[in-house]
Amino acid sequence: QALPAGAVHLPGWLSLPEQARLSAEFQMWARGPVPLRAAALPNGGRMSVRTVCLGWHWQPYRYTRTADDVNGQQVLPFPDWLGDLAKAVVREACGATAARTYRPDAALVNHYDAHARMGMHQDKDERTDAPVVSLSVGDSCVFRFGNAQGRGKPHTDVRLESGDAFVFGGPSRLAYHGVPKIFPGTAPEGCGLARGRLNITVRATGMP
Ligand code: MD5
Ligand code: FE
Repeated sequence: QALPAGAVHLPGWLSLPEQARLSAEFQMWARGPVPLRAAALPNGGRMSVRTVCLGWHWQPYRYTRTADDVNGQQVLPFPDWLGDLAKAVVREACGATAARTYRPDAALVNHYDAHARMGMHQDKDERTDAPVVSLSVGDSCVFRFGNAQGRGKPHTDVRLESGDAFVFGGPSRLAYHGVPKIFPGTAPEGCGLARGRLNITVRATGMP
């Protein structure tokens, strides 16, 4: 099924050792200084996904220097090696010219347990039009790609598996999207994640 313009799926982009490295780093990132947490929503609820941020703290729905909605600490720096990995994805998906000007400064690292979901939403807290790079490790999921007008149809369902990279650029950048289902027990042997699904989204926030 056709994806929206600017969306590129790179199945199997990460080797198993690269997936295992991301899983191991995640175990360290999750401890803090700002620990993995289910973000509190403005309506009083909580997300079912748990998130740890690198470079800039994200809270629904803005970036801040310190985690004032958690413990007031500064998040870990955005690692250069993760920026280089994302740049290689942009080079493959969008070409060398786009990759040269790509300067990511933050990652949102999401962990889904078997029952976690991400409702249909737009990512519009970044002040740049740089693409977003998504890396998946662990259990497979259904990723739902909608349109830029609203949460309803038409949408396209894509299965994302451990090791897949996805780039959201151009017109697809403002499309509604979500994760309606996780498939427990589908992680490949050797990906390093004991349970659930890990998704790392690398972003250029445009923050000063
Ligand atoms: C995930 N994460 O698999 C999903 C998919 C999120 C989020 O949606 O906001 O953390 S990565 C899909 C994505 C991310 C950023 C922008 C766009 C899609 N997009 O512009 O379509 O955990
Ligand atoms: Fe999103």
